[in-house]
Amino acid sequence: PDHPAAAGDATAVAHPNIALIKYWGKRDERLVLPWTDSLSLTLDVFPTTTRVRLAPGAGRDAVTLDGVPLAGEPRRRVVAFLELVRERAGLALPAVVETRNTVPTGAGLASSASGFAALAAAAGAAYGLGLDATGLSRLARRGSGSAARSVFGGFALWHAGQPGHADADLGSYAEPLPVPVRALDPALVVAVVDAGPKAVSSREAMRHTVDTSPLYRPWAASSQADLIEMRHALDRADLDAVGEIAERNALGMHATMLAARPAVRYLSAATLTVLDAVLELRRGGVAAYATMDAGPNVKVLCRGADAQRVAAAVRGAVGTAAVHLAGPGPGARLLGA
Ligand code: 2P0
Repeated sequence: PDHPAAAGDATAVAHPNIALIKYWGKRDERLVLPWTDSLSLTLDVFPTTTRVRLAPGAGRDAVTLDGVPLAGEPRRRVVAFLELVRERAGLALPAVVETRNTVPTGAGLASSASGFAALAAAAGAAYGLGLDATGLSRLARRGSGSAARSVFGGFALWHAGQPGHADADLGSYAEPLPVPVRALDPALVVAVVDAGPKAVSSREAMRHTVDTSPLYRPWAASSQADLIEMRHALDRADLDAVGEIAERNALGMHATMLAARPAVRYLSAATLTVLDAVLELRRGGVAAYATMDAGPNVKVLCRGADAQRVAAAVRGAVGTAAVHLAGPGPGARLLGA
């Protein structure tokens, strides 16, 4: 490439993350600034791999997902993200973007988190932005809010940033949280009760919730309190407290949607069946706690030592569901760098 710092061709891998304190609602749509801080665990399953190559001769960006050209809104989001990268790099060249997902896309399994974290890392290197991890997290945020957290492995905290701050973009990024992971021994049992794409995008659903739900503001306030308690629970490696706080925070988020006008409901009958199985496990003395995102699938937080038992209970409850075991995974990284 004619730009000294630009690699011209870069490939990155990133993993999805599951929020234990949820991100739901933006105070700025263009900059993707949330109303609340959120906290997540990056997983060691379902990686996304993205290659970005500068294409000097091409008339426009070529974007494929699993070999299929993207069209419509998904393509528009990737191209808008590349525009941002090009503007920062001072390089107008179009790109060839090839993405491989190992997770169903748009099913509430955090494919946009791994996807935009991988795209940010690959595009940042291809166009030569020279970003550190914090800068990469800010950039990934512009593609999809939750992607800011997938830049980091393990537990990550995404700062909402100060409303009213002169440069609001600067204040909103994720950082890795020091957690005694070995003592906590966290695992997530992911029950895929429906792998189909969601009917309503999370972007649309959170906008509608903020605009119409009388429960939104109370949840946002209680989520900020949950975050403080969560950090203490993580510090002392108290898995039961971590699970309890995560479960109530997620159910509260879904309550805000159920109270929106009209309601947004991602939870299905199969979701509730898994929630019953989780309650049953707890009654039997097994630490198991549920969290759900913008879809009906359930992620059950438990100890690594109990994961097989929890997975068996979930399989027994919803026989047709695919059940995956996940642990703490790595942050976004460039391949061959
Ligand atoms: C989260 N979710 O904290 C929450 C919980 C879903 C439920 O982040 O509009 O795809 O691209 O910033 O990041 C899903 O929202 O939304 C999400 P955009 P994103 O994981």
